[in-house]
Formats: sequence, structure tokens, C-alpha cells
Amino acid sequence: YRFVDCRHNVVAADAADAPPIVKEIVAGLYTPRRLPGRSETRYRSLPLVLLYDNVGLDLFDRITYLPEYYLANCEIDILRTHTDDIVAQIPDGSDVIDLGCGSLRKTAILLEALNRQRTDVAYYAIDVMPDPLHESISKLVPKFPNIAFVGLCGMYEEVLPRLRESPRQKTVLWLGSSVGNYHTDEVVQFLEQLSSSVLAPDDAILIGMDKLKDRQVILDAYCDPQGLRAEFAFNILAHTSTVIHDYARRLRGSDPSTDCSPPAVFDREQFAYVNTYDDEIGGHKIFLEARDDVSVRWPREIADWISDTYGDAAGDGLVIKRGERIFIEPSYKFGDSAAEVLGRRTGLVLSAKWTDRQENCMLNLFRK
Ligand code: AVI
Repeated sequence: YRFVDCRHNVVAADAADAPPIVKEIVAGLYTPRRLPGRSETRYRSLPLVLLYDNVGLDLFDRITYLPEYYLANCEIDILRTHTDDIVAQIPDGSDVIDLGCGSLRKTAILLEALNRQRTDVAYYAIDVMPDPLHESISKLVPKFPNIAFVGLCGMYEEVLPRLRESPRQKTVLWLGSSVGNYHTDEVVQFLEQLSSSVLAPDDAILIGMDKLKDRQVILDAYCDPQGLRAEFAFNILAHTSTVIHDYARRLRGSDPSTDCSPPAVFDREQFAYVNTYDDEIGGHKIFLEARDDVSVRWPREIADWISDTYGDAAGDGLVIKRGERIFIEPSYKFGDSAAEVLGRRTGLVLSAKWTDRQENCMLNLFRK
């Protein structure tokens, strides 16, 4: 199979030219912002994408097997029950593009049917980390010879330009209610960009949405007795540290294999996992709460730049006060008319919808 690493590994000359993800980390921590909803409280935050490194992808995959995490099972139920109807929407000679494909457990249901019913389908698996992506694809390649597999590694904005290269009809998959991890305004903006830069008329996008339901069911989905969910959230601290230190090391020009390990930017023991559900906005939220005053330890290579930019005396003076919460992840839930609203706002046409037997989740097919 073909594999393209689309990640932009920017090598900057100095700290002020830091890669966007480093700037986003620092800005999110120094500039608390209001979250959607009525509350005036402002929160520091970390970029959501940092939940997913090799460890985070593995933890998320394990979460999808937990009984309380109904989202995965319900979507699998929809895909199994309506496989033929869904596959009927994907003609021979077309491309299937999977945004955030993960372990491919769910998509494998569609690929199995496509492999039986079609002779020429190209499948583009997109995710952020190369090793898990290789692993997911290589398990399926021998099973589905009628499908041409392509791995595209990178964030959405890094991989989308690649997708313009194929002139074939396209079906984009955005499964798992990943759409819920963004505010509707961001979703609309992303879909408009996808539609204008990648899709041609009649191309499709299949979007998985978790429905509004009893708040306790939702809270339980994000808090398991084994603590896997907490582990998943804490991992963002470790990944953030890695990203910051990789960058500092590049600025120093030092070799990672001989470099002694620097102190982590955060100490995860100093945080507690907190999950809440906000009925007013229909959204679940994950936070990490400081158990004590937490001093954030920036490596000295970027401390000066931070102090210049954020007026922080030594660049290492950021303290997160005891009880303060860092915002990690929103998971919005959707009402029955959400797909129609999304269609109206993006100009995409809602052409089919399916739900699972318990009516917990829905899959909505839009066409350009
Ligand atoms: C990927 N995404 C839809 C998951 C969710 O439910 O928001 C990520 C997740 N967060 C905690 N557990 C799983």
C-alpha cells in the first residue's frame, strides 16, 4: 500500500518561529478563554489534537471496548445493520476517505462489504501518528484485495491538499462523533473548506453524531471505574511535554539519543480528572484540575520567547492555581434536527440518515 507522511515538521531558526502546535500550546495556557454556554469563567486549555499520540490512540481504542462507552457499539450497530444501504452509496471507481480512522475497527465493516461488492475502490486512511496508522492498514490489506489502501499521516489541514489530486468520486467518512469534539461554528467552517477544496458536486460525506440523551448515561460514558478515561486525558500532559521538549532540543541542535531527559513541563500527579455535562449546550467536557499550585516548567530555550510574548518575568513563571481547571475536550451531543441544521448552514444536502436500535447515535449522509 501507499503511505504518505504529510506532517509539516517545521524546523525553525528561533523560538519566535515555533511550529504552530507549540504556539498553540503556549497561547492556550497563557490566555484563558470563555467556553460556549452561559458561564463567564475563563479556562486555560491545551490543543485537543495532543490527546492523540501512540499512547493516546491505543487508550482511545481500548475505551471503545468499554460497555459504558456506548458511542462505539452503537455506531458499529448502525454500520452492521445498514451495511448494504451505506455501501450502495459508494460506487465502483470511487475513493473513500476516512478522517481519523483509528484502529479501523468500524470502517472494516464497510471495507469488508466494499471488497465483496466492488472491484475498484481506493481507501484513504487518515490519522495523526505514523506507526499506529501503518499497523491499522497492514492488518486489513491482505484481507481486502479489491481495495487499494493509501495511508495519509497528518492533521486534517495537512492531508486535505493531497485529496485534491484524485479526480474520482469521493465519500468522506467522519465517524465516531468526532464532529462533537468541535463547536458547530468550527464544524461549519471545516465542512465548507472540505467541500470547496476537496469535494466535487455529488461527492458525499458520512458523519457520525452522538445524540442528546440522559445526562447520567453521557457522564458514565466518560468516566469508567478502571480509570481509562482519566488515563487518556492525563496523556495529553505527557504528549504536550514531548512536543515542547522536541522543539527545545531542535533549537539546541542536540541529539535526542544522547540528550539527558529534561523535567516534564507538567507533573501529572498534580492534576485530577474532572468530567462534567452541560445540559444547556448539550455538551460533555473534560478538564484537568490542579490539586495544588502547579508551576509549569518551560525549557530555557523557549522561556525567553514566552516571557517576551506573554510578559511573564522569567518565562518559567506560569503557575496554575490550586483548583483551577485546564480545559481538555468538548464532546457535543446532537438533537434530532442537528443534521438538517448542519445541512442548511453548509449548503450540503442531507440525503440519508440511519440510527442504531437504541437510537443513541446517528449516521448522516450529506452530498455536495
Ligand atoms: C473521538 N471522540 C469522539 C471521543 C469523544 O467521545 O469525544 C474522544 C474521547 N474522549 C474521551 N473518551 C473518548
